[in-house]
Amino acid sequence: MGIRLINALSSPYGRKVAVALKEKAIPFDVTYDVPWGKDTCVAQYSPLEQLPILILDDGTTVYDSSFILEWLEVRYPDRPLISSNAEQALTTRFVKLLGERVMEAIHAIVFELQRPEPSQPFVERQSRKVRRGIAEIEATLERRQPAKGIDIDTGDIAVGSMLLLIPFLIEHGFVAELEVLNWRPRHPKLAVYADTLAARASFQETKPALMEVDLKSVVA
Ligand SMILES: N[C@@H](CCC(=O)N[C@@H](CS)C(=O)NCC(=O)O)C(=O)O
Repeated sequence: MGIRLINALSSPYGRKVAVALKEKAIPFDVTYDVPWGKDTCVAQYSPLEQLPILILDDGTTVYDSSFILEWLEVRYPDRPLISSNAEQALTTRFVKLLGERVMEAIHAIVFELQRPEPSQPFVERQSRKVRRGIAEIEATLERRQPAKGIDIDTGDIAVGSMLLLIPFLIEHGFVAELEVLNWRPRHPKLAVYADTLAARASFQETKPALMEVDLKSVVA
């Protein structure tokens, strides 16, 4: 049977894992789940009750997208997504961390805006993280040295999954058109970088799609 990925159609965290599996040419099956729905299976496989989750042939589970990406590098070292050069690997992990933390700040905004009376100071605080985090990503990418034999790394995958989710969230009304999310005019070079990632088969094949979930009831 091989690897099974528990994913959600719109999950940027799950997308990271699916992109990494595709970039490494590792075959996998996907089961889509709605982690907040009453029929979710996530609690059965992860104490954190979150997806993405990998389920292996022997029933072992691997979860949290950040850890899964590290796990894949150890178990499937072919087609590396992290350089064997320690300095370059540190930069990759730093970019990955920024992509992940900014994604979390965006999600915090999405959920806060579902509340009957969203806290403006909270939204502003998260918005600062998004604004400064994206600027830091661009600055870090500018100074990074190309790694031999690696044309996409786990940092790119985390950042791409985050940046490329933003238009989906706006289009489907999950966030108002907040100024902070209109990052392209502020970072034209990052926009070119995001478009290059978006054009890769791994990203094309994992575009976010709507799933039935009532986020208002999640925060109620
Ligand atoms: N840090 C986790 C975050 C995953 C996450 O937030 N997943 C969402 C779906 S996009 C989820 O399962 N949420 C349910 C919950 O947190 O209870 C990761 O990177 O895997």
